[in-house]
Amino acid sequence: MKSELDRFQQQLAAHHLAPLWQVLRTLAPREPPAIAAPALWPAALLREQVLAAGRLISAEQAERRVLVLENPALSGQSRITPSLYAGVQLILPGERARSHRHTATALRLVLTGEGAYTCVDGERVAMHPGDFIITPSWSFHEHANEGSEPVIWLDGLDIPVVNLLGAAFSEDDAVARRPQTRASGDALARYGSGLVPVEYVRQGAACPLFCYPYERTRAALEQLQGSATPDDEPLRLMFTDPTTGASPILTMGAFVQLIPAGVRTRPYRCTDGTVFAVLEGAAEVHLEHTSWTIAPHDIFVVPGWSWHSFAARRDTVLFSFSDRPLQQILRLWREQRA
Ligand code: GTQ
Repeated sequence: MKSELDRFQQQLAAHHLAPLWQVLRTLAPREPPAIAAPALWPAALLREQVLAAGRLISAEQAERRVLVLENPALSGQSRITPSLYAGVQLILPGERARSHRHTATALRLVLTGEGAYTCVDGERVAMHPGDFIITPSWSFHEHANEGSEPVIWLDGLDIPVVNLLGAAFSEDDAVARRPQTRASGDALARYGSGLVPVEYVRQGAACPLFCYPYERTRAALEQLQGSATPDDEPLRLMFTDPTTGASPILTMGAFVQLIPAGVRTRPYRCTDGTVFAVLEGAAEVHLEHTSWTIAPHDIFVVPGWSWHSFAARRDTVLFSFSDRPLQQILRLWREQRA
């Protein structure tokens, strides 16, 4: 026997109305539900699959030859977390990925290979393993490999955020190759040493520094390891815009951490689901329902608000990125340490 309330609720849908009382706890959960799943892509698998793509489709045909890292709980959505896109890009010797731009911001973390460069708004930067490189929103960029070996990197983009907001635009450049308007290394020379030219005035919205060479990142981690106190655990650093001290990207934060051999980090969780790339070492990752052994160039994702800890067998260096700065601007970000 249907109650009057049941009958009332059923007819609401015809008017494109719905009773909040049936969905309130879903809309405003007591704490963040698990939307994404933890997942690990071993380095050997990624390399094998992306090189197979390299035999079947050219960078020119593909525009960007990328295998998208799809969260197993979000398949078909090109998302590694609810708010982030990640992919593994391959560029073979002699190839070029033509100049284009989009409103989504990209970050790159070079995994393997030497000899490629990316050109961002007329400035070329050589790509070396471990380098962290930014392609700001709406800046023309192209990639090319002038070396003799395949070059593979991790792409991270804020595509799901930009698309959610209905602000996705893109265009091809009129030319496949943008003329170099600034000398290679210009941004690093001006902004890369904790110094800024006295006459500096911000032009546009983007961070003026867009390449963070691994050589310098590694040196910073080593110095930190030398001067760290037990309170410093974990030895995690955030890439910053030298002109503001804040994240160089508003939507995405990028981090690098060193976990010394023998150290087991305290279980930790934060509301930003995080994508990790292993740069060096050997470690175990302990999650709520699973554990992994990780090695260089493995990529893995830890969903938001899920407990995780690391146990390093050797000195381990992890790069990571997440939507933390966006959550912090919105005053939503939370973390917890066991
Ligand atoms: O390199 O420009 O993984 O436009 C996805 C979209 C890479 C790129 C991606 C892109 C790019």
